[in-house]
Amino acid sequence: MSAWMEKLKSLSDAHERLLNRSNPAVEPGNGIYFRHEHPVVTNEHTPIYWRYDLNPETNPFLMERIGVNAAFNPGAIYLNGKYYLMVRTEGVDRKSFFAVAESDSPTEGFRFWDYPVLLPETEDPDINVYDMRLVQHEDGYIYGLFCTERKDPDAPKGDTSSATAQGGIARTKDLKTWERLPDLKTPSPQQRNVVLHPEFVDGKYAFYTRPQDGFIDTGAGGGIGWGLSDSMNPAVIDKEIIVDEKKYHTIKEVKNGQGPAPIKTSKGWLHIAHGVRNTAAGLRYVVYAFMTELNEPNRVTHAPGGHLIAPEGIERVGDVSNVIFSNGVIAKDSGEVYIYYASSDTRVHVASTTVDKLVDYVLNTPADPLRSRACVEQRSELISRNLELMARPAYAFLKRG
Ligand code: M1P
Repeated sequence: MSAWMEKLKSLSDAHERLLNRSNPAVEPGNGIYFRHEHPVVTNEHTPIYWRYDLNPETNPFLMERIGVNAAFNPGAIYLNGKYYLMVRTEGVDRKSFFAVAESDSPTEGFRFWDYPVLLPETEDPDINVYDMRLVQHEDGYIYGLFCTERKDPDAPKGDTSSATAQGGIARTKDLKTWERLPDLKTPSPQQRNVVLHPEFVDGKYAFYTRPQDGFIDTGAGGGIGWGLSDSMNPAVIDKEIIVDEKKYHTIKEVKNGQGPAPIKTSKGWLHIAHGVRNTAAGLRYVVYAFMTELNEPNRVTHAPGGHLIAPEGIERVGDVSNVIFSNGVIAKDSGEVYIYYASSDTRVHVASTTVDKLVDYVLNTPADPLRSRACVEQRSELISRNLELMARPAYAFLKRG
């Protein structure tokens, strides 16, 4: 074997070790979910043949020719016994595209398909596409709802940053052949974090939206919105209302957005969303949960205070640090739930739990009382109930303080 081929083999061996590494749950967890030891997908999970030219004549130094910078914010779906992630894959040129990674296991062994998705364009080509939610709708299609970003046509000369965000839509039955539909039309100038509700509501397609005045600032767009459309082709929302509003001094003070499509449970629709607040170190993104009424998916019934998942350890650091974002969840008929979340716009992790645990969490976690003193009262009430229990012999091992 030539030295060049030896080098390629060692690259390949390292790649295989990464793809085959086991990913146990980290015990004891917090009772709500388990984190897993390793990220499930990273830029290094992308195939070597996506990044290197494998011809020694045209690549004598075995260099990466088209690098991959990050792999994050995946949509997720369970189909025919396989777990699929629609990964937001970002080249070193900053452009994001979608690529399917598949595994027999929910927590490890994800391998990318040979080619990324060649997404059809509309007559107004996307400059950047990202954050696809995969929604198995009762109409029989799997919809891919994603953000399509284009340069702001009204940007003043010299402004090379202003952009517009809209809700892009494509549909498929097999994740391989995609039909592009017109972008969602709503009363809002811009949209991101658009998600389709999996069932018809009043015979119409129902959308969670995130109206926003600008590309980053939501401005008057006050939270997670909701609207109905007669059709998906084109999808048009005439009236948009706010379902879950952003609020002062909460984890969603600056903005929020629906994560994946909600999970249907016997107690209501269970939603996973992200909330954003500002800090001296920049924006902090966390994931939170809430529940809406089964027959009125736009009416919030339970809203636990605070975050469900916030950045920890290496999750805190990446291209956009201090970010946890989720747009993919798999809830199996068995009740197992896998929340795929990305950290710091860089890599994908998984948290494993069950529908029962999440429902218990959402129903029994107290709401944010919105004032420090009220928070102390809320916590003191828990403490006093616990201290009574701790006076019993069965709790003798638990020390005070
Ligand atoms: O960089 C953090 C996130 O920012 C955006 O989310 P939002 O629209 O809620 O601010 C998205 O670009 C998302 O992809 C990204 O993870």
